[in-house]
Amino acid sequence: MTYNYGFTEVAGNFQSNNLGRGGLGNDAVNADAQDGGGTNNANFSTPSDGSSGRMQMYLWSGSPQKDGDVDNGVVLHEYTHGISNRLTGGPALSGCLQNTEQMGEGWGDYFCIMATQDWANSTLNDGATKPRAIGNYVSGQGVNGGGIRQYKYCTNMSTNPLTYTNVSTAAIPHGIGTVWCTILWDMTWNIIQQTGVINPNIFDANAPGGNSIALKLVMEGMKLQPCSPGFVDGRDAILAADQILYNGAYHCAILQAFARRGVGTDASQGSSDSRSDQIVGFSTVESKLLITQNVTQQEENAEVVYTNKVTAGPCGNIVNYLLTDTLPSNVTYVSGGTYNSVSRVVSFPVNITSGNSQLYSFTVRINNGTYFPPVNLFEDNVPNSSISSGWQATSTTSTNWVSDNATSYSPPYAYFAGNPDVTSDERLLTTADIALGATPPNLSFGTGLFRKVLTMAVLWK
Ligand SMILES: [Ca+2]
Ligand SMILES: [Ca+2]
Ligand SMILES: [Ca+2]
Ligand SMILES: [Zn+2]
Repeated sequence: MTYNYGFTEVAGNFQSNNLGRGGLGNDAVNADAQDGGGTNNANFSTPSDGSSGRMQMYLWSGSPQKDGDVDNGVVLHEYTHGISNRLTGGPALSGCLQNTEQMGEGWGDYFCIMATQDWANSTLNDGATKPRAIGNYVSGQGVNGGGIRQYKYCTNMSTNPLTYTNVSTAAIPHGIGTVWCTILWDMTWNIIQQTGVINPNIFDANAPGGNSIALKLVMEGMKLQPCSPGFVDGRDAILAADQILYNGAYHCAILQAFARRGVGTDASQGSSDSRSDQIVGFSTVESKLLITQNVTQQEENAEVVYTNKVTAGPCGNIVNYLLTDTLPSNVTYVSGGTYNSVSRVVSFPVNITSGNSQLYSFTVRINNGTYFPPVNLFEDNVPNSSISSGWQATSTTSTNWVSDNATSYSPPYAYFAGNPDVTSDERLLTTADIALGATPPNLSFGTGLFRKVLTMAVLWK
């Protein structure tokens, strides 16, 4: 069964002769029945592809004593450890399910109840009305007993109320796995209800039915998820598997199952090595925001219209969201939305039904001085007989600039460079800052009568 759902030679299955189909062979499982190494348990060790797995089945105490070897649920649970360890992080990496939040026990239980469910006699609502337990035989219970997990697997939240919240206090690893299997079981029935079809023979992977679709998604998800996954990694891998295998046909059925148990789009797993740092979230909203503006560039004192296009994803309505945009200080609000002049926030209430889009526009004006600071006009009327402090006069000879009242553009004084006897480099350097605006400023000199040509250099700071 597992081969037909994707646990093939290339995927790293346990097989003596791979018949040239890729992967590494000579690694059939060594199964130890009635192993004396322990009681009331079982285990499976998974070296990397090419080395045999080892399953150890123990006897269970009770009267009469039970043998785990004849509880097909226990055998399949253990074998699934081999599958999940091989698939996660690829067949060559064997240590990818050792982190605290990993879901290995959940896949074990899931394969167990998937393979032992009486699908031929199941109806579309059995997920809610017929809870499933595991470990009943070895624990001396009948088929309708409670099994060995905290809750039976059931889509009815009052029968099995587990959510991602419980992971922070659940037993490691089995309690965490129970939450994971609870979600996968919900997901399976969601897909069954979407398709309206149950594959009566789950061993026939090619027959139609929501149950076999779900099992393929779970198998493919294990291949896609990263080494040391947490719940959000596992969810995203199954959603990715759905894109690959079914072009996203079951996206909402998957997402709604995860969201109802707290692994929604607003959930965060934190570290996959911590079981207590996650943020639980129940949302199925997958919103997208695209911001555009009506011009690619704009001048000062002109307007720009910004448009936010919000799209609600296919699985959930956006209800009572608030879209906000804080205006920078170099624009002035003009129109659109609701503007708070104190916080400078433009806001829009957002309510959009799933799969639809809505536009939210607002207009601002670009303030003067945004691109170029205001121009400081620089003017020196030369008011007295000394050179103003804003200037520094230098000369290579004894002849230098002076403030003189013989001739002036605007009386009484003007700066004057006397007629030197020898070649002289005389400079008036300003130490004042002169801002260069959008249009470079003109620097004007009123010139007097020069008997010689002087070279005047204006050096900008
Ligand atoms: Ca192999
Ligand atoms: Ca692996
Ligand atoms: Ca975590
Ligand atoms: Zn286990």
